[in-house]
Amino acid sequence: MMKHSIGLYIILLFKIAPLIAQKPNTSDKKQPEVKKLVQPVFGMMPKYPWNDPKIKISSPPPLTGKKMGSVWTPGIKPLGYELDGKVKVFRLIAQPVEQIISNDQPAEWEALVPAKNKEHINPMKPFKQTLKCWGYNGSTPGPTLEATEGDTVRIIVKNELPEPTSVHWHGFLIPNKEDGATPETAPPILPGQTFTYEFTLKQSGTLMYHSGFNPMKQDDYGMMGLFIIHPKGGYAKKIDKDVGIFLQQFAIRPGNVFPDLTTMDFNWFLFNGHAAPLIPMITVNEGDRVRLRFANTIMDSHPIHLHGFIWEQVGTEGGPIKESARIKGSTINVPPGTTRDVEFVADNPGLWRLHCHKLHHIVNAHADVPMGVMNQGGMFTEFYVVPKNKLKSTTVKKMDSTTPNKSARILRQAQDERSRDTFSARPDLSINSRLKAPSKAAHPEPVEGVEGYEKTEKINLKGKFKPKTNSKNLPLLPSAPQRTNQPGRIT
Ligand SMILES: [Cu+2]
Repeated sequence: MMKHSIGLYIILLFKIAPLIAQKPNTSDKKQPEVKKLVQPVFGMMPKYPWNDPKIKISSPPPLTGKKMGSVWTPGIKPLGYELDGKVKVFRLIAQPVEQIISNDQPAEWEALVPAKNKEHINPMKPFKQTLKCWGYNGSTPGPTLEATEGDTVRIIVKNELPEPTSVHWHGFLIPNKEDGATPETAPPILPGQTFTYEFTLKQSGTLMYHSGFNPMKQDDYGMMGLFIIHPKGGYAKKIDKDVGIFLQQFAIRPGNVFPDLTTMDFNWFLFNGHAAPLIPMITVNEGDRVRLRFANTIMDSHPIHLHGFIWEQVGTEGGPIKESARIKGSTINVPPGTTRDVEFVADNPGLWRLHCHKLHHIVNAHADVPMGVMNQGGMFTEFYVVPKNKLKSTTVKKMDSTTPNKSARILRQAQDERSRDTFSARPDLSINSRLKAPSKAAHPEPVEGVEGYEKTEKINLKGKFKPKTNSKNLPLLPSAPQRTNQPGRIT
């Protein structure tokens, strides 16, 4: 009985009381007990200013969108570098970011699902969610930086946040003074200031950068990105499709756009700053050697699973794993503070699920879950292997979508355009995708010996790649199962 009372008390406190407390025109007199219970809880929640109105939020640096490496980070713009002699110079701006993380449109891959398979299924509708967070160069995660073992890199970091920051180079074998752990190794970068890191890369692997100052808050607020260091001698086996995925999670309460940084009760789970249905589909060609790189900096581990394949774990943030020590699997757990690289040959055509296997992480905003047929949300996308015999006639235009932030005006404009998008005319998936490509600045040639993902992936659907199209127009997948008494078929 006692247990029941406590349970009811908790339900009242967390589910009902906040609603009553937020109800307009509710006077203290009418709800004295509830107010007493709720106020201390909300009273403890500190206010975090998202921006400083006195600090102008810059547009992304000129080489934003310039593809110079080989790794595709779906949903995030690439970042090129300038050369100062032999030094590769990258520019990062730590700044407030406004980003659409989910929308109410069908997922990209849904156009490939035969209509017959969807008969009798009436899932809940997805909904649009905007996140106001912090990141680099207009997005969370920030851009993926790419260089080669042996390179000297210079990263110029400008701080446009309303508080000090620094950048920690996670897993890097660099001098102590470049570590970005503030205050131990360097002073903070104050709002408005610029700080330059410079070091030589003595290793290879999938590494990360994230805030090194006030990290519990700043990392939780979205400040992170990938830093890929390619091995000096190239890869033992040529990688055809190299994909980077940053795993992220936020606690966003219903009706809010700011993450709640005071809780571990996360309810939004993202690949590269987007939740399903907005995560781009990962499209490869049958026979491609694929490397997937997963990165995680905060709080929870994510066991990422791919249908249809057995992969080998080929690397961590510590670098490549020698062949005799590689572990096989179809799920890879990515604990906080680590990266995990897996590699396999995409020899099994079709549409395959790629998702976190913590099932609370494949829905959005747990709040509206009446346990009906839930639409796919969270860390969920499809890995599409285009069959060899379809490669010539049908292919899918790759979505090297972008994210960045900027003003509310641009956000609204992008939203308006987005609502008119069809899949066939959909180069980008998120806000600010229409920011003008900067880049009159001089730039060096792409990293030698590393083939760009974009170049290798031009698939043309000839305008047939539209949502909710009858499956007859989409010859990409085998047709829906016939309702016969064949084994494994619905009868
Ligand atoms: Cu997860």
